[in-house]
Order: sequence, then structure tokens, then C-alpha cells
Amino acid sequence: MAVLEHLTSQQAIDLENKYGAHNYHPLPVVLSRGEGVYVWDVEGKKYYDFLSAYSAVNQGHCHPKIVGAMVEQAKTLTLTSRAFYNDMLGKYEKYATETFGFDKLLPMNTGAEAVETALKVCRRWAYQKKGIPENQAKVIVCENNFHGRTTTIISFSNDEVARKNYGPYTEGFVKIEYDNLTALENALKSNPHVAGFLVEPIQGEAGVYVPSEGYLKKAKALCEKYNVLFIADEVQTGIARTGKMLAVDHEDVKPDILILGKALSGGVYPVSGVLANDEIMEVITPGSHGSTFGGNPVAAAVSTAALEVIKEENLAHNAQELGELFREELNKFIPSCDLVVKVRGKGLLNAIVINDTEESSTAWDICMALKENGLLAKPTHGNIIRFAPPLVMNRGQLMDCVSIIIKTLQDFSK
Ligand code: IF1
Repeated sequence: MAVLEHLTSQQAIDLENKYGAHNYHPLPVVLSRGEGVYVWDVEGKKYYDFLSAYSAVNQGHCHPKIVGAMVEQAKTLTLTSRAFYNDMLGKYEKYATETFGFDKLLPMNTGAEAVETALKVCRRWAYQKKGIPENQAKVIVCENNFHGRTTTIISFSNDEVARKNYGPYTEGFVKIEYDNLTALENALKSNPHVAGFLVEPIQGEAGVYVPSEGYLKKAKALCEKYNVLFIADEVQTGIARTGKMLAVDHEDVKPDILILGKALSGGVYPVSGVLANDEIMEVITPGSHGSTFGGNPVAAAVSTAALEVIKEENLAHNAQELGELFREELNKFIPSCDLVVKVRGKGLLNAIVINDTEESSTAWDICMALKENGLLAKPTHGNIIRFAPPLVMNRGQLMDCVSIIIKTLQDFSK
């Protein structure tokens, strides 16, 4: 078989199964094209994308402005490493820091790298500014967190599938219940050497778990009281997804360290970054951290365009409005359907909870039926289905999707 020969879905799946490591269990659909809110499989069937590559494709598939920026820059200069300056990075850093209101950006590539970077910045700050004795710093994290796949990050995960047999694990983390301010204050009080509190403003992987109103604001206040850095992982919630530029904006919280990824590039290129003000970021000195690809000219051009699209197309506002419509429409339907317990979320980051056990295959089977009906979504944690379409969707398309989802659930209940 020639490498570029046109494949059927089954052939593509067989190739991945035979030659690829089995670290995923994808829905059996093979996509070959995307545009806006739509993707097409190799047989030409069109779907609404209700995952958006886990909220990376907020700006829609193959956004012409973002792809255009990438192609232009790729023809000009792709990579210099940070051994030399390039003429794109500084402009991008200025734009990104002004957009989010911080003094400095540290550019990386993937979300997990940005989380690692934030943890390193936080630990350095603890030793060099707060005066914690070396190697004693602790970072408070939440149960059921998801921050990525590195050895350190899985060290403080409680997802056994993600962590088992990857030890020994990195020390220095204290785990508390999410959305529990008493637990946070107790942890701050009883551990003398706490450097930071790392938190997802909405827990995505845990099943789109939205904390109580005021939680983030009060958690930030507690961090201030104990001189501890509030580190927001907005890799999934950030950049207009929840109806504001950042999910912390809903409570007017300004993190000490902000972690971004995914939609920072609109999904066309791996771009992540950590933002902080000078008094924190100045602990990073030449040679103490870096990345071959972080801050490369293509990433800078792509990310600038991706952020411009968010603003020019008013995507936060659209996510807010369509999110409300989506939950409203599903809430009208749910009382008549035994299969769904509830819908929850913020903006266009939503989930429905299926009335079945975590071990059941019901959520998966519903996703298979949704696929047949032209809408792609993926279960998370057994009985929860996440719904996160690109934010460039319009009202008509959203109502079309609501019909597909309701019809599928109705057929399924029969
Ligand atoms: C996988 C979930 C989403 C993240 C937050 C950091 C990262 C992620 C809050 C790391 C990544 C991913 C990665 C993907 C599945 C996925 C996911 F289901 F696991 F929770 F989005 F919903 N912080 N999230 O959500 O970013 O290194 O991947 O760029 O299979 O690992 P990354």
C-alpha cells in the first residue's frame, strides 16, 4: 500500500491498531477534513464536532486567518531555538500579556509542559521569595484533577488508569477535595511550607464539574492570606470556552500564575504558555528553564492570530449565549427522559450525566448513536458525555445539534 493512498475508515483504523501504541480508545470514526463546526470522515460523511479536540479548536476547524498566519510564517522562518532572538516572539509576548493582563509570558508547547513550568516557577518563588527551606515546598492540588501526562503531573493524579505502574512518583503535593474551602484552609494552616494552590476553574476530565459560586474568589483570598500562589490551569477552560475570556473572569479572580494551552493556537499547532507578573516570573533566569520549540516564530504567529480571532469574532459572548440556550433546551427535555440525570456546565463547556453506573457502556453507546446521527462527542468518566463544540457555531446550528441530541436520546430510551 502506498503511503498516501486513499484509505477506507476500516483500513485507517487497522493501520493505527497494528502500528500505533494503544494509548487511546477512539470512537470508530476516521476524520479527514474539517471546517468551522464541521468535520468529515474519509467516506465523506459530515458531522458536527462536539469535542473540538478537547476545547483546542475553539476558533473552529482550519480557521482561514489562523491557517493563513501559519502558512505565511512557515514559508518565512520556522525555528531558530531560543539561542537567538526571532522577530515574532517579542510582538507575540506583548500581545498575549496585554490580552490577559500580566507582565510576562513563558512560552511552551503543550499543556502538560506549561503545567510543569508553572510548578517550577512556583517552587522557585517559594525558595527565593517566600523563604521556604530548600526541597520542602508543597503544592496543594485537588482530587480528581487533570493536568496532563508527565511523570510529575500523574504523581498527584488519583486516576489509577493514568498513574498505575509509572512510579516512583514526584513528592511535594497535598491533595484536597475540590470545591471545599474548609479543606483548602486546613491544608494551608497545617502545612507550613505551602508554595501554591493548583486548580482547574472547572474540572473538565472529572466530568465538567463546576464549583460552587464564589469558590474561586474565596480560594484566591485564602491563598493571599497565607502568601501562597494561586495557579489557575485554564488549558481547557480558557480562551472564551466558558463564556468569558478566562473561567476565573466569572468571579473576577486574577491568578498569580495562569496556565494556557489548547485554544491558544486554535488547535492548528501546539502552543502553550505560562503568564505571571514580574515579581514571580523574575525567578526564571537564563538556563533555568527552556524548550527547543517554545516561542518559535510559527507558534508566535499562529497564537497571535488565534487570539485575534477570539476577540474579532466575539467568541466569548457567543459561547455565553449559546451555552445558556443549550442548557435551557436540554433542561426542557430532561424531565421527560429517564436516561439523562442532568446537564451542567458554563458557556460551551457542558456535560450530560447519564442515568447508569460508571462501568456501564451506555454513555459510549449513546456516543455511537450520536455519531450515526451526525454529531461527534466522547464519554468521560464512564457515564458522563462532554459537549464542547467550536465557539464559532451559530444559533441555527446549535438548535440543529440540540435536535440531534434529543432525537438520539429519545430513540435510545425506547
Ligand atoms: C489526553 C481530558 C480534556 C487539561 C488541563 C492540562 C492538560 C489538559 C486542564 C494537558 C489536557 C486533555 C488531554 C487529552 C484529554 C484531555 C482532556 F479528558 F483528559 F480531561 F481536555 F478534557 N490541563 N487535557 O485538560 O494538556 O499536555 O494534553 O496539551 O488524552 O491526555 P496537553
